[in-house]
Amino acid sequence: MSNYHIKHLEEYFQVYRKSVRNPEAFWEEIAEEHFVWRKRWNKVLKWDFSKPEIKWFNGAQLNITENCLDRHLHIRGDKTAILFEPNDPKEEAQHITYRQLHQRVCKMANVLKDEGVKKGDRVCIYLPMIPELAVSVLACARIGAIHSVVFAGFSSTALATRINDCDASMVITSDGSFRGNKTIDLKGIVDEALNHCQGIKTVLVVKRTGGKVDMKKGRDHWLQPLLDKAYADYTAEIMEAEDPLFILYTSGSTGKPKGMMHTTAGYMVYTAYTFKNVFQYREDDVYWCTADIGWITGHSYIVYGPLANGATTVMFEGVPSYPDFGRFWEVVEKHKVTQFYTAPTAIRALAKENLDFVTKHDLSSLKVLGTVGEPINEEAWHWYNDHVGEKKCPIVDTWWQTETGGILISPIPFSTPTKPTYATLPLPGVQPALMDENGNEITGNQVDGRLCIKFPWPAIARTIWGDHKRYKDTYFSAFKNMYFTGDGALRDEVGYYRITGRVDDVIIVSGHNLGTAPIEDAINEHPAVAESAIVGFPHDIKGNALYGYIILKETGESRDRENLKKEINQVITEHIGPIAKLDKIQFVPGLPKTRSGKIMRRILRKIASKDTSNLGDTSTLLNPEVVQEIMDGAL
Ligand code: 6R9
Repeated sequence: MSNYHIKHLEEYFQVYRKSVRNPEAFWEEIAEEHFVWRKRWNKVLKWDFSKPEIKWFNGAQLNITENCLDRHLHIRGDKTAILFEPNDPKEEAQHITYRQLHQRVCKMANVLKDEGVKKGDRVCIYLPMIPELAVSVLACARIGAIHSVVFAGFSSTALATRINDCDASMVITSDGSFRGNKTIDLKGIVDEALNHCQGIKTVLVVKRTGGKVDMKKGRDHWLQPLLDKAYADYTAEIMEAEDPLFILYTSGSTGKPKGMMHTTAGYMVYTAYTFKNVFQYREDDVYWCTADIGWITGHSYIVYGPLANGATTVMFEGVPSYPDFGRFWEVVEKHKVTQFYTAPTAIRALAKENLDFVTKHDLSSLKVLGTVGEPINEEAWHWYNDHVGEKKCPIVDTWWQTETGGILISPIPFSTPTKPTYATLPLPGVQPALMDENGNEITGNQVDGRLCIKFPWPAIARTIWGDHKRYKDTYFSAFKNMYFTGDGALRDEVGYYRITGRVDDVIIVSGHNLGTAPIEDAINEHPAVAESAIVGFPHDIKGNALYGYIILKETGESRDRENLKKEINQVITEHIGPIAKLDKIQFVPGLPKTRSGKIMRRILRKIASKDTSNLGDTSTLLNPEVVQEIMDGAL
């Protein structure tokens, strides 16, 4: 029996039991059989959640790009590695073979090296979904530099914060990006950000839109002329198993974004293994994940997981609504996509449109459908199943996080019977636990609690860049000897998990994690604002939208409310990005606070979602009278 490719339910249970009985032997066998190493590990796993310290395959040496590129050259060098589908359907798709990708990555690695980037340096990548994004990521890994990809929808302030936090020395960007019928001036955003970053020595600029840009002498260089001169081979840097591979920022409930740091060997083994199983990947498949590489889903399941398996991975530059709402299905038909992986928010948006957009396309190539990012509601699940999968494609509802590096709970297609809204069962090697508020594990089925993981899996983030204490406090302090996910979950009568949503102050809007604190901080920058509180409320398409309760300063009281709302959203756009704009803004005389000064968001959430029949215990409030006033003015 092969651990590596599970094919039926009984096999899943066997493999799962084995993985829990002896996790080290389980992962060792996979690491041995399916990857190339420069040196073997001394110890498969060393861990201590109380520090926390986690080391997988310690002592091993490797380069992840040899596993994603070099080893495929002699068996599938002419196979398409990246299939690039541009924003404009009239622009031709590009089929980049493994051999070509290897050359492009090597050239880019030489450029980075020539520009002074060394092993361990941080390189910030702020690019649209074009092949250079994947090439830059892999080139960093080739030379041992740590990539920090920042989603190219973030504002200059958000970009600057991320550049400074990890002290990056280089930014790779483009003149601009195409998104639907819009063109965005990315280089302008970078220039603005760099007014606040001292550490950046070099900016490499990809030409994509041909828009006008300012090039700062000595700092900014067009990339193409440098690539043209670069040598097309580069001996991969030998990395230790636990050397950092990348930093990726995710929002916390408080304070600045957390730079989750992932390391090399465990991340590689885990993303490759889960990709193969969760998508039941086969050699001739054409796999498409619609995420952006600016998020963890893109890192693990557009770049590393698929390429480590020698797969063809589609990179899509555009948006689902351009040139019309049939674009996803047009691309599936055109490239005969076999696995399609997207977010519930996209499904809900498309389900609202005319069904003709779907039915006019031939979707018969599809075998497996996936979702990620937030709970999928039943209606969206059925629409996806009935109209996209035509009831013959299992839907893998994959639950995981930036912190987990790879999928932890998900059905395995053709093995695990699916159930709408359930992520179902833990993958091999994953040991979930539900905890009550007193810190005790809740055993048995038909229970709910806070979702924790008891045992390390290879792709768990090792720290928060520059702040190990925060890593410990956030994930390993709520429950002793457990990784706390921040999510609530229930376990049904057969042991299937359903993720019910965040139990902290993170709100997921259109699949993007937004912390309430940074948004409130941004709003409070507005001169007329005294204080604010943000909560999520259910939204048909976005899953959740943002509702802001805002207390104005006296000076703001006389101002035009509609103008103020616009200005507040403008401030948010500047500080964080348009994804964090508020759908509703209510000006309030006060906020419900506990005696210790904590805003009782539970009450605000209920008011925002128009569910005020039972507000629960308000006796601990300092100012209970304000609740009625807020309810009277609710939107
Ligand atoms: C991969 C990714 C993580 C948070 C996570 C949870 C939510 C993700 C989910 C899901 C229900 C799923 N989440 N997948 N909730 N069902 N299948 O999205 O990472 O951006 O860090 O978000 O997203 O709340 O804690 P990230």
